[in-house]
Amino acid sequence: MILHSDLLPTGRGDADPWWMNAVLYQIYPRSFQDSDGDGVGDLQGIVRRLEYLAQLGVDIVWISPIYRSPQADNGYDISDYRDIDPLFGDLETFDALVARAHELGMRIVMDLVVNHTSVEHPWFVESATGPDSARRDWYYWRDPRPGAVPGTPGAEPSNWESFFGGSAWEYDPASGQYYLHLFAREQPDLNWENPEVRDAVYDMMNWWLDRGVDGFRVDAIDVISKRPGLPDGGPARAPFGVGHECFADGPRLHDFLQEMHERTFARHPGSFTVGEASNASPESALLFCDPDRRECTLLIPCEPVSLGQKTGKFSPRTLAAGELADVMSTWQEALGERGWNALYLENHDQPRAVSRFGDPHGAWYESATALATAYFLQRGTPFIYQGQEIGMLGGHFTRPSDFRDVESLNYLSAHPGEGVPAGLAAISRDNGRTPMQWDSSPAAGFTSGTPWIDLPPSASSIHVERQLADASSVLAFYRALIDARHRVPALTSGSFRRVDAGDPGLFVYVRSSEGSEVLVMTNLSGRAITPRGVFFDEDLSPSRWALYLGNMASPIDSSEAEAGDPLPSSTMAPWEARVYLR
Ligand code: TEU
Repeated sequence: MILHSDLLPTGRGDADPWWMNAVLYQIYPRSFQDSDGDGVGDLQGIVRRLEYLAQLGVDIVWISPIYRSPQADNGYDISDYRDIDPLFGDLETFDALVARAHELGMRIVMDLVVNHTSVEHPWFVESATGPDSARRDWYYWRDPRPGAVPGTPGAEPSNWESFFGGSAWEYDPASGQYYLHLFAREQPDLNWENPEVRDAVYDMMNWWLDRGVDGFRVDAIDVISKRPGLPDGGPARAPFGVGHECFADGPRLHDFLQEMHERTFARHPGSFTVGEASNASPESALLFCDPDRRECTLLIPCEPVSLGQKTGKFSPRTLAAGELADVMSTWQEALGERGWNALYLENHDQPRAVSRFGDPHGAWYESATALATAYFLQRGTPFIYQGQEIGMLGGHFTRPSDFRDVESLNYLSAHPGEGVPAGLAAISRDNGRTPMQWDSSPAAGFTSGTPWIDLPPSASSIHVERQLADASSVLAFYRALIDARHRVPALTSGSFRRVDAGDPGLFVYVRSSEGSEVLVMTNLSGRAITPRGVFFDEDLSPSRWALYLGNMASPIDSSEAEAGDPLPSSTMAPWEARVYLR
C-alpha cells in the first residue's frame, strides 16, 4: 500500500449541506456485537464499539431495525414502533447510545419500516378482528376472486407475488378475506391511501426525531403506493415477480414522500433521509432526491447490486467486464449535480462485495481495496456496511440448516430436495448477516455464547484486531479513503467524469471542483492492463498528478520502480487501484 497523507489538505473540508463529505456506516444490530452472551448483537455492544467507528472516521451510523418485533424478518416486521425489542436492549440504553454517538461527533439514523408492520402489531391485531373493525382499512383486506373457492390456489384477489416467493395474499378463514403482504406473510402492508395511517406514521417519526434521532433510512419506500383497484399484473420481469408494476413507483408515491417530508423532516432542520428504492431507475432517481422536490436527502438505488440477476435472484450470471463500472457511471450521470447518491456495494440484503465482484481466493486484499476505491470516491455519500472495511467474505452455507433468512428459507421450501443450490449459497441475504469479525477469539469476539448464525472459515484470518495492527490492511486503506473524502474539496462537491482508458476492465474517473481534482484509477479485472487513450497520451500525459494512495506495494512496471510512484499511464496490475490528486 502506498500512502502519501502529506498531500491531503489539513483539516476537514467544508460541506454544505453537511452530509456531502460525510461517511455512513451501517450496523446490522443482530450481528454487530453481543454484550450479554445470548449469541445475538445488542445496543450495549454497539455502545462499546462506537469509539472504533469514530476512530475509523464514520460520521453517520445507520442502525437496522431494533424496535419490538417477532423477528420474522429480523426486525423488519415491527410490532411496536415506540419501543426497543428486549433482544437488543431498551429505550434507556438507546438514549445512552445516541448521546455517546453525539459526543463522538456521529449522527444516528434509524431504519423506518412503514410499508408494512408485523402481524403482531396492535394495529393489525385490531384490523384482523373482522370487517367491522375501525382499523380494517389500515391494511389491504380483499374478498377472494369472484367464483373461486376461498383459500384455494387461484382464489387470491390478484396474481401479485411476494418478494419472498409465493402469493402476496394471505387467506384469513375467520373473515373469508385475504390481506396483502408484499414481503413475508408476517408483514401485512399498511394502506397508505388511508390518512389515519399516514398521520400515525408521521407522529411516530416525529417522536423519534424529537428524541434526538438524526434521521431515517426509509425501508422499501417505493412500494407504498399501490395501483388503484389492485389489478392483476402482467408477466413477471425477473428479478421481480408478477404484479411488480402494480406497486413499484405507484401513482401517489411522490405525493406521500413530499407529505412525509413536510410533516416530519422539514420540522427538524439538518435531519437526514435515505430512501431505499429498489425499483428506482436512473430515469426516476431524481424524482426521489432532487432537493427542490423535498422528498429524500439521498437515494439508495438497487440496480448496481442487482446485476447478473436478470433470470432470477438466485440464478446469477457472471458479470461482463466493465458491467459494474458502467452501471455505477450511469447512476452518477443520471443524478449529476442535482441529486445525491448512496454509494454502496454491500448491505444486509446483499452478498459480500469481495465474494461477489472480487477475487476472494486469488486477490483478496487487492480486489477488496480496488472495489473500495471504485465506489467510495464517486459523487454521493459512501456507505460502509459492517465488516466491509476489513474485507469480510460471505457465509459458508452447505446445508439448508445453515440458513436463517426468511427469503432463503422460503426458497428452500419451494425447491425441496435440491440441497443448497449454488446460486442460493452465493446470493442469500445471510451472506451479509454473519457476525462482525473483531478478533482471533472464538466467534471472532462477537459473542461469548453461541452465535445465532455461523461464522465463515475466513473469520479466523479476517478480523479488526489483526488489521488495526497492520498499516497496509484493508482497514487502513478504508481509513485513507475516508480521510480523502473528509479533506479533499473535489470529493465533496466535485463533478464526476468517466475517463475512457481503452479497456472495459479499467474503471477510471475524475472528480473536479474549483482548484481541486482527483483521478481515480481501478483495474477491476484479474489481468494486467495498460491504460490507453487520449487522456494518457504522452503530450497530455497527466504526469502532473501526484499519487496519494495505491494498493500495490510497488509499481508492476519495474522500469517505473526507480522513478518512484507509478504514473497514470503505467500498466495496472490485476486489481490495482490508484488515487491521484492535483
Ligand atoms: O428490502 C426491500 C428490498 O430491497 C426488496 O425490494 C428486496 O427485493 C428484498 O430485500 C428481497 O431481496 C427492505 C430491507 O432492506 C429488507 O431487509 C427487508 O426484508 C424488506 O425491505 C422488507 O422490510
